[in-house]
Amino acid sequence: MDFLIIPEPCELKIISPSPVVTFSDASAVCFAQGFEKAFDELIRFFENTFELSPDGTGMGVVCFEKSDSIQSDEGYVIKTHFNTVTIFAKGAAGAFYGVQTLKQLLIQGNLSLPELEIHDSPRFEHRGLMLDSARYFFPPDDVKKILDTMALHKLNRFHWHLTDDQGFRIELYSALLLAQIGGFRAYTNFNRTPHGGFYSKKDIEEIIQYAAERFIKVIPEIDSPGHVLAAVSAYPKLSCCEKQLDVATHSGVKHDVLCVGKKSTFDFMFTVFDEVCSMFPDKIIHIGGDEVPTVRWKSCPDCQRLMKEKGFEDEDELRRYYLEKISEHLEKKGFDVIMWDDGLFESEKNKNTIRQYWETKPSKKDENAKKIISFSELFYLDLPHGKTSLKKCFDGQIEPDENTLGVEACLWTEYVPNIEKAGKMLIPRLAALSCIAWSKKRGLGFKEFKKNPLPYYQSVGTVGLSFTKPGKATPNKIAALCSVAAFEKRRLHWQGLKNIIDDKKTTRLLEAKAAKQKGETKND
Ligand code: TNX
Repeated sequence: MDFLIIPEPCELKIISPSPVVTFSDASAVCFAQGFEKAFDELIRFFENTFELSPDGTGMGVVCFEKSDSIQSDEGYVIKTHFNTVTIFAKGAAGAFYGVQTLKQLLIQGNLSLPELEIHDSPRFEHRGLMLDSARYFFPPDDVKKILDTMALHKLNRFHWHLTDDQGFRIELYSALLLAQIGGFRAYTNFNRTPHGGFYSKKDIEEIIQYAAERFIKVIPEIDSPGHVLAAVSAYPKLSCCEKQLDVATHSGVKHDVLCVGKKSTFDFMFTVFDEVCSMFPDKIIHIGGDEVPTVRWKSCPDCQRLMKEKGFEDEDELRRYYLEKISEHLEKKGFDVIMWDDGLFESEKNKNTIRQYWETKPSKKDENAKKIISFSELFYLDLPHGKTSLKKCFDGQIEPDENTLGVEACLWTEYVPNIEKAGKMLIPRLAALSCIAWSKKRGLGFKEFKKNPLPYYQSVGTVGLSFTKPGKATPNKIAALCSVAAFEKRRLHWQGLKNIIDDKKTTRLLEAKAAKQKGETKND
């Protein structure tokens, strides 16, 4: 039989088609020192998917064997012989990925396998998925489902977007109101019911542990100096106007960003970042830096004073100044720092910052910076299937260079209110993106996948996420147009008009503050 393994392995050879090994309750999984996580994953699979608890009294054996002839720590070899499957790996992660492949083989072979040989190792070291838990709160059990889905696709970096205008979702003892106030909004894009929630220290610890058992590193993102309305609603002094504002109820880029002109903002943010760093042991952090409107800074006396002091020509330099200071602080603590590409700037101080490209394809001038590729047209799985179809994902081409750490799919959740919708956006497009992330050989195309997608759906079915059928994931022209129109329509909202009015009021407020600081009044 033909097997469909996703992401596609480097080499899969069926040596002879008749079954040589079959598993049952009487089979055995041999424990091997150093490969405990792979062992646990396989036992879980037998129990949960086939209700088997192999007791070792009969036929069918899985063995793990350490092999130093495999080059990559994440690589593995699977060989089946009479009565035995052996997974060879150099490192623990490789054995785990071997199990992920074996799970797919066993589902498709209904617990019987022919004589075969698989050699496999990944294309990129960074194979990410971003979940936006800020726009909507995903309870810890749902996050675990996402992690299981990642493991199945051999993805190894969970980028966790924890803060935004619509929610601040991480409990921090140094600033409790961030989550207690910033974690709740009055209503949402969809309806007028309140929405909220945040992750306690214990939740975060458990999720990191769950991820580590699946060889996934967790990268928290604390987005600033833009996308901070939730934080500002809890601590108004963080903004230029210092007005009491509400957590954003709707999507869209907000104008009330951090006031970079006040030293107190830096003190606050350093404390926040210090506490976040103390919670995430993988030592990688994302600092956002995307979509920072400068309108407040233009009329803020504190920001203008700082600009003058530093001799900055425009407000963009303020953003650069802020992001440089934050990255410097985090790098000193031994963290790898990632930032969105629109926060980019060329700077000696920031040569180590990893850039995540979402707007543009990396350009020549960024040749020496480490990069992660996420350009939206291909990797943004919040976009409707009419815009980014399954076919487009399978055909997706990237042009990596020696500084490309890898790729990352992003699930923004302005319009993804729960795990059901999340599943529909991710599955099956994640199949195609995992092939870009993992497969050195990009043989599997849309046509081939479409011929028989069932095995893939069966294996993701073990996690229990919802999904989109392949036909719907690659809509025809009319259906595509409708899905894009529905998506765009949701973005239009009276809130846009309200923002313009609010802007005028806030500008006036800041001007008055500036005048007061100069010792004048408007009436003079
Ligand atoms: C842009 S990409 C954003 C997000 C939105 C997303 C919607 C990036 C760094 N910022 O805030 O959720 O577009 O697709």
